[in-house]
Amino acid sequence: MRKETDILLVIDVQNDFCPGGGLAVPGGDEVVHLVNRLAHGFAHVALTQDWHPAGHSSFASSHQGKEPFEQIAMPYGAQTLWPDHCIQNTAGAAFHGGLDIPHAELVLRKGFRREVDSYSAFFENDHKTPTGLAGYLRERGFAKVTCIGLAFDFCVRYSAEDARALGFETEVIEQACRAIDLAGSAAATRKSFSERGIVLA
Ligand code: VGL
Ligand code: ZN
Repeated sequence: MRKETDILLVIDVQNDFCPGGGLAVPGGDEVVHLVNRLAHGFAHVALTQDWHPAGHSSFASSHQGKEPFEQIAMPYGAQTLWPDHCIQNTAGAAFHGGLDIPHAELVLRKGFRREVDSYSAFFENDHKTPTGLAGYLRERGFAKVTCIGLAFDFCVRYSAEDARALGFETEVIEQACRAIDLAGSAAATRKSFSERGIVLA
């Protein structure tokens, strides 16, 4: 069992990120068993849930003439456009049915503001608006955050980078992640982790 000051952050293991979903990550469903197994080795687990209103600004369908995976300039910087996914209260936004982590202590929803996307579990994509997770983890006395889930090169990446920047010891277990891999983003993620002192297990 991991220490009392360790928490596992299970990122976005939701139907829309699995094969057949709105923004399917290749092999996304393959992580579920390992995620469950790892979770049972942690006394403390938090889950994140991508949770967008219909018509969210990160959806290509919200921008005339734009296709998924194109980039646009938003007031807060470049934003990749996505197929519609994880719309609040839909089956696609639900956790994968095989996820079995009854002892998870927190479900943190993100991406619920129409005008800004949120990859990181800690900050919106403006890198300023907090989700409240840092305060929660500090108030609970956690020192180390282990990140797993979907997608390795987006929500897992930015959550781990922010955890590290906020001063938490940070680890990512890559076998329990799958990547979208747009334009080399998986390799860029590994490089970024090694530059920032994020342990890739
Ligand atoms: C994610 C793109 C858009 C993720 C969420 O969970 O990695 N990626 N929304
Ligand atoms: Zn999203």
